[in-house]
Amino acid sequence: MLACACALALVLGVPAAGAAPGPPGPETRRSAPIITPTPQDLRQRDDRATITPTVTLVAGDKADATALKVTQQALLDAGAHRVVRAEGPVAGRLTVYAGGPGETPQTAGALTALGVEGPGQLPPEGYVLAVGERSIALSGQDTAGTYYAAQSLRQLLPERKGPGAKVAGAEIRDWPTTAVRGVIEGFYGIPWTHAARLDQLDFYGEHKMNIYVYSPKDDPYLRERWREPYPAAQLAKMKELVDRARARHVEFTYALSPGLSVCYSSEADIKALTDKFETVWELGIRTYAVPLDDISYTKWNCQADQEKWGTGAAAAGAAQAYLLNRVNRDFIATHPGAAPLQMVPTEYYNITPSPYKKALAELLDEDVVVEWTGVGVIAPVITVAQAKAARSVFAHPILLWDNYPVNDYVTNRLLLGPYNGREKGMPAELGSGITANPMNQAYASKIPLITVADYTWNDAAYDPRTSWQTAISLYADGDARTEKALRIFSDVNYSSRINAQQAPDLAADIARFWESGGVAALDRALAGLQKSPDVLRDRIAEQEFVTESEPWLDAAEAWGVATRAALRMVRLARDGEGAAAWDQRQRLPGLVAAARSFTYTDLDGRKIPVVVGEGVLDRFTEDAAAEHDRLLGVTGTVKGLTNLPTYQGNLIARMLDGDNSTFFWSSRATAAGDHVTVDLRKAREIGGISLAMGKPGSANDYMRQGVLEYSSDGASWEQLATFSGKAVVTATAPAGTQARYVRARATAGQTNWLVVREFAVETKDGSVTGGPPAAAGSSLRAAADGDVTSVYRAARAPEPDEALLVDLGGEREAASVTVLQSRGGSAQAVVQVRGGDGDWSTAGELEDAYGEFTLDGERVSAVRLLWSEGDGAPQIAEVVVR
Ligand code: LOG
Repeated sequence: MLACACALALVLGVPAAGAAPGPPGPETRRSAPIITPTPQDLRQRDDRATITPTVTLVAGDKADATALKVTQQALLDAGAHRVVRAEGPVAGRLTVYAGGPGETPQTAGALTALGVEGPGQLPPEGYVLAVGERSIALSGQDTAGTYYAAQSLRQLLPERKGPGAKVAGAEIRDWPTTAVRGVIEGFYGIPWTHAARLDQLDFYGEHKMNIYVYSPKDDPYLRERWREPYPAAQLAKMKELVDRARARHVEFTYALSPGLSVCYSSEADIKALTDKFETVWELGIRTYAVPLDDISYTKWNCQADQEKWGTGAAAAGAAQAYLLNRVNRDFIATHPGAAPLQMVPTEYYNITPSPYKKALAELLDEDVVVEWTGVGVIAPVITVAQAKAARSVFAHPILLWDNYPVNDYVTNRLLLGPYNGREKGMPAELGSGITANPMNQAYASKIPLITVADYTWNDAAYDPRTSWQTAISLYADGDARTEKALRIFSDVNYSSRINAQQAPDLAADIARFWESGGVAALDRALAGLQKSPDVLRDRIAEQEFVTESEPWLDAAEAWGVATRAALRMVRLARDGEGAAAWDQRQRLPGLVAAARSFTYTDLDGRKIPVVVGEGVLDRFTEDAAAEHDRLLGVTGTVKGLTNLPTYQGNLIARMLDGDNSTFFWSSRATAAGDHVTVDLRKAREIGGISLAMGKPGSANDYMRQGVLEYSSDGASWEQLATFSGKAVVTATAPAGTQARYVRARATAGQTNWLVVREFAVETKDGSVTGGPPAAAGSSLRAAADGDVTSVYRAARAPEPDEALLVDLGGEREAASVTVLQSRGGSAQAVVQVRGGDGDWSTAGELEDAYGEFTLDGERVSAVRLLWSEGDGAPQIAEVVVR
């Protein structure tokens, strides 16, 4: 038997030779079929089928109705004019046998004729699909299997306008390696719409997922007001979902979360629970769950529980087991056809033995399924060993509640990367299966969910990158331009706790650019980013994707604009187009701000600024600015550094933005050795230092014990001060202290995270004197501080004979002097330099935003700008001597 992936490649490699002549399909149509989830076993045959104008469909009375519909539609889409039911083959027509042994007895003979073994030995939901010269046979182990065979056939057949298509012969034997595979709508925030849910159920069927758990945290009737009966209209909608799910072989699971207010020992509460289950039993629901996650288990909701079970986590485990067992016995056991009850324990996020888990393991009825999220609420990896440990510590079958691609804890993000970090062989250890918790965005969730479906069906063959590419192709529905745009957009929304790298494709393009140039190649990639949102808006089949992703689409487009501007700036600067590069440089902050301006409105109406490509796109604009600095000959903006991980968007740069209401925030507790550092970019004389930590609402998030240190090389450090127990720390460096780096380093561990609002370091090097005086909030020094983003803004227009004097603090050989005016300023000045002899000579006249004056290696000790009158208040970003 061939390994599956290469067998698939063989089938795909067969060209559709001899296809009916006629207009070629649109060039954007997908040329090769993709079957996903990846079949367990797929082989090419030497023969091939032809789609005849009329196709005969042989199917028994018990054949799965949805499987027949899917089969029929697939044949019509492949170019058949008609699909006609008959008892047996009709000469000259392709015959399709649909149904396993219990559905369509004739299929067995057809399989024998094709030389293919039936599905008898396959696991539940397994199927055989054979495509031969005159017939196609679909035979499921059960009706779900036949339905899945039909889904594979749908993916195998081409799309044609008329009959005649040739279909490469193939034989698929396929089955799931995970019994329970699907989705739990288990997130906080805006629940999915009814339409989105119906659409999802269709989607699950298409991807061979067989469970949907209805558990949106913010549906009041599920959690907050769990005792209250549903309004009739809502029940009617649920019935529609249940019917849709059944038709798609998806188990609709109803979850009720009473934990916020339940009294475990109360007969009335047990009755309220089972009554609510009863009302939805009538809708056809057969699978139930009682999630007890995200509640307190150290505080009872009633005195009676305290009396019955005492206190502590073990008592909570016993109380929960009691409630679950009552539901299991009073409801599940008395309702024939009900599936095993599912529950989420309050300790769902680890495998550490505990009194709570022990009580639950011992007391909970053994047929109750326990949900578990892996080690960590959002588990970066889930291993075979962890799954085994979960099985053993909970001593019940485990249904993995996998918190991917859920984004309710990062509502500023879309998580579009593949399912990843789940070890092969892990599902087999669980005992039940896997449900993925998706994003608030139902349609965008499909990209990662296609990969989840792939893994859960066939984890042995799973490759995250391949599956992701497949997911994108499928979601683009055969349109090549959509596919390309979707790949670019998904790339910049790729990272998460399970996919460490952000924008892997674009990051590689950027890395290549920095290594070896190639402006055109990178500009093409960034133009692709800029244009991809419009392509998606115009062409994607599911417009709901566009609606729900709108702020991220807007942001991607704006980042495309900003990064292209940054690239252009680098190119201009490298080409010696100093003035144009400077102009471009000054546009950058506004473009970056625009890219950061789009918001997602959450359930509470809060507007959350969204991010795309964070750490890659923003970083590129910063690196481009640094490159421009280097080419200009300036040191650049003072920078923040830390070894600590960042909590959400609270970047280290925020401790240097001069804004006391923004802050750096670590995403873990500070340990001894952790630091926050100010990099002044070159050794300078430093003065006063002030470190403001903590913030309203997180007053204790400050470094409890630490030292303030400085260094000129970042390797050897001198101590300035020690501090402890204070959120605001100040110190003054002794006169003449030279340092490039100043840091606060923790000397002890603590439990709190770290917030740094501002870390201010006064610098005293270089002197700028003269006038006009600086406006409030600005300084003369800003004209020669090595940072082109800080601007000397004069308070008024120059007076007669006024000049700005930049002393270089020593004499040096200089090739040129460059004066950068900020966009708002248009002052004119005579630029003079002071030579070795102490005499001033004129280098040139500053007339524009950018003035570059050649000096021919003269020795220079100062520069002065002799202002012309009447041109408004000067604004000088930098005077640079090279
Ligand atoms: C919730 C879940 C939420 C997820 C991610 C479980 C069992 N419960 O920390 O509703 O979507 O984290 O934020 C959870 O995971 N609790």
